Amino acid sequence: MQSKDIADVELAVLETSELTAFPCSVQNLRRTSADKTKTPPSLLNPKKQKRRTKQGPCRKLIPEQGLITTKIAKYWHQRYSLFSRYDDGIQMDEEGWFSATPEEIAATHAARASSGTIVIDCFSGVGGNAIQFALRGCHVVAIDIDPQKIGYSINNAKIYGVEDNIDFIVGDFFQLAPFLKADVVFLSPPWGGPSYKKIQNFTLDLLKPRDGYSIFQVAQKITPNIIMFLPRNVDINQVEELCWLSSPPLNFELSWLSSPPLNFEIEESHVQGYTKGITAYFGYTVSGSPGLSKLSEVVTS
Ligand code: MGP
Ligand code: SAH
Repeated sequence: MQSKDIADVELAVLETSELTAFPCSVQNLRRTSADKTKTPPSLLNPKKQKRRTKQGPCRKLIPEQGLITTKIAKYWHQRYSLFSRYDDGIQMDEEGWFSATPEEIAATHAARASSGTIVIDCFSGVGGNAIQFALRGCHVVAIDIDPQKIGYSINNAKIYGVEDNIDFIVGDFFQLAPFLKADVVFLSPPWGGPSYKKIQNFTLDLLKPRDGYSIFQVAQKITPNIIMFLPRNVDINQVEELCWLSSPPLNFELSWLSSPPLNFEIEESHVQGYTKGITAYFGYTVSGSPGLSKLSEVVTS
């Protein structure tokens, strides 16, 4: 059977807990398929089936992923826009599925950094952005607090042949920040899950694990050249206000570049005409800036 056919079959599932382990092994998949063929008697009773569907999340069967919630199935249908090389063995967990930056957008972000510069991806997830910065020729420091995400990110970077251009770090960005130096800082923090879009005006205090102002100020201590990927319903006025925040960089040579207001630019980030998020660029990442290689020259001269 074609993978899509299988995925389109909705399964009523007995357990109510969310799935945690992705991807499932082939063995798991076989077991699941067998379960499906041998329909439990309770599922033959339509009343019970209806109640179960209400209680627990529906799941879909996907060959390389096993059973996944219908919430995630929506992102699976977009898998090639997340990673064009998905079929080569890309790995993700649930949060990875709904948070990975679509490849086309990540490449647009990466285009703002020059080859040879150092980029820190502070909330790197399964590597959507880190890989594109590395493909651009940047040296990337990819940080994530979740060791499993870093594991997936290493696997995914290998598929794109860029693992040697990325230093992978399991850690808390806020603890590591005082020790980091870079030309560009990239921020795509958690937005609180897919329910972010139920909010009409997404204010920066809703970002996780700290509010957007605090995240930005911690990043500013590293460099004023910041790229931030935010929800499409974000409060744009608040995003603009970020350029007035003052948090001098620890690197004294960069202080003259960091006095407010920072240069800034805001763009809608699209995939095939659909807005997926808002990207805010600050400092030398703003288009029309002299360019980051020039910045390095200025700082070192
Ligand atoms: P979406 O709005 O959940 O999906 O996420 P979609 O397909 O636009 O939904 P629609 O049905 O409303 O059209 C869109 C994109 O936002 C994802 O592909 C991710 O790149 C990004 N994204 C979503 N979430 C919940 C997060 C998050 O928590 N953190 C980060 N960094 N990015 C996210
Ligand atoms: N841009 C990424 C998705 C990032 S999702 C991609 O394309 O794949 C946000 C990530 O932030 C999650 O993976 C989460 O584990 C991580 N995170 C949350 N708190 C963190 C912290 N304090 N330090 C570093 N990473 C953190």
